[in-house]
Amino acid sequence: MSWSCGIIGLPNSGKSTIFNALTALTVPCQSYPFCTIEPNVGIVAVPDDRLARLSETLKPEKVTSTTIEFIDVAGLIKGAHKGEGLGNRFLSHIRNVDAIAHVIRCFETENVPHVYAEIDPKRDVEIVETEIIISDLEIVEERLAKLERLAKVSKEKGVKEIELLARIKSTLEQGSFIAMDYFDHTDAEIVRTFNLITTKPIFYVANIDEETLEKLPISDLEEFVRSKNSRLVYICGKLEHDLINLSPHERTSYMDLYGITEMSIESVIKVGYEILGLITFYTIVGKEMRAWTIPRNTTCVKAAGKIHTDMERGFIRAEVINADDFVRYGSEQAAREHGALRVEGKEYIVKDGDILHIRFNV
Ligand SMILES: Nc1nc2c(ncn2[C@@H]2O[C@H](COP(=O)(O)OP(=O)(O)OP(=O)(O)O)[C@@H](O)[C@H]2O)c(=O)[nH]1
Ligand SMILES: [Mg+2]
Repeated sequence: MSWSCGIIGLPNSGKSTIFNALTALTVPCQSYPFCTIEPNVGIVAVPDDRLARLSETLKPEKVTSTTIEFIDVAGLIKGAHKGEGLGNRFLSHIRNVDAIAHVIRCFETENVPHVYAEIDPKRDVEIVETEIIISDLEIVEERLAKLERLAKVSKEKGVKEIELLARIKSTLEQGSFIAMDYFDHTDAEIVRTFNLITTKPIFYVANIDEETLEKLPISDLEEFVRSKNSRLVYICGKLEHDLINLSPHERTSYMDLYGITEMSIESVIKVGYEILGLITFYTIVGKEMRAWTIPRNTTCVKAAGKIHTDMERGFIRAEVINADDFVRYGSEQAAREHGALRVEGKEYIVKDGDILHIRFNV
């Protein structure tokens, strides 16, 4: 799996509808609040045009895409930390994800009651985020209390953790999420182990009606999301859910009709890769072509380790061809003849779209 994404938002904001549109599953989504109680988990193959072009060129027996996991949980309401609605314990199901999609209700329909009567995206975001902050604070306080008890026995125990938790606590108490770039690399590694939702990259999903499409973008919401230094994706949740199971041809004609240029899975994946700083590389081993996801600025030897630990341990060199060159020349041999194959060492920084052939010896 390349990365995982937790879906949060108010009840009836359309989280499960969007989860279905993203995963082509059919979990219940009904017009009453708290329809979702237990989390829904779905794994999706990442649509990848480049991989499709490569496999058309090479015609391998097997093509393996990278995958993304989506987790749809219950809705949060004001006072969830005091047990309102379904409380906040269910957030434990998304504490290990890599990124968070916050679904904002922008669609208007009388058939689906809004938990706070009228549509007000900014208010809704603030309600949900306040509950997330309080839930993280509870975790930070519990962990601090435990470490402080331990510190009484052994002075050195957990000094660094206590310092970091205290810093985080003070930021959360001011009502802010945690910006990970304030921590150096070593501290960030420790902070990640706390599994706090407020430390994860977050993007916003405006769930809109098809009528709203013509009036996009929603300027004050764009402004709001920009002020949070984040990204906004528009999804017609209900419409897409209806389109997902149509044949590709039928789907394209409906998309043209509504003026939708790409399905939400594509926009969500683009934003996710961007905010997580991820890139894709490829391998062709025997009859299998495969896509891999790694963080930007990964060295070749670390990328090799992603494929197999032996490849990292016994790394000798990598032969690298850019995927576009491979398609242009039609084969590894032809790419080599045109000088498009490079030999790179351990410290080479892998680029998006590289095809790697790792030479190793163990
Ligand atoms: N008109 C319209 N209705 C929508 C849209 N998205 C979701 N709905 C409807 O809103 C209702 C609630 O959707 P869900 O996906 O169950 O919402 P949820 O956020 O998962 O709700 P909980 O599980 O209760 O937290 C359902 O009846 C959906 O059909 C939309 O874009 N337009
Ligand atoms: Mg739901």
